Amino acid sequence: ESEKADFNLVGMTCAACANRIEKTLNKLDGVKNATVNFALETGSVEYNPSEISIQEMSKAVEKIGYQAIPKQ
Ligand code: 9UX
Repeated sequence: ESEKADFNLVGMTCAACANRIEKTLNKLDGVKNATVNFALETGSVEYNPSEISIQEMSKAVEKIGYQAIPKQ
């Protein structure tokens, strides 16, 4: 099972920020692949919904100092 979640990311001020968020998301159990676009201020996550929720992903991003707002 695999779903895709898209986020608007608030608070990135340099390209390394994008890498930090990407690494943080990719380390989470249930995340298969996360990519962050610094210029567009967006992130896209392929994940297993039986292992992780969108809210848990947002929380993990908030913990390192950014805001991840799920797109609808
Ligand atoms: Mo450089 Mo981006 O310290 O926070 S990683 S501005």
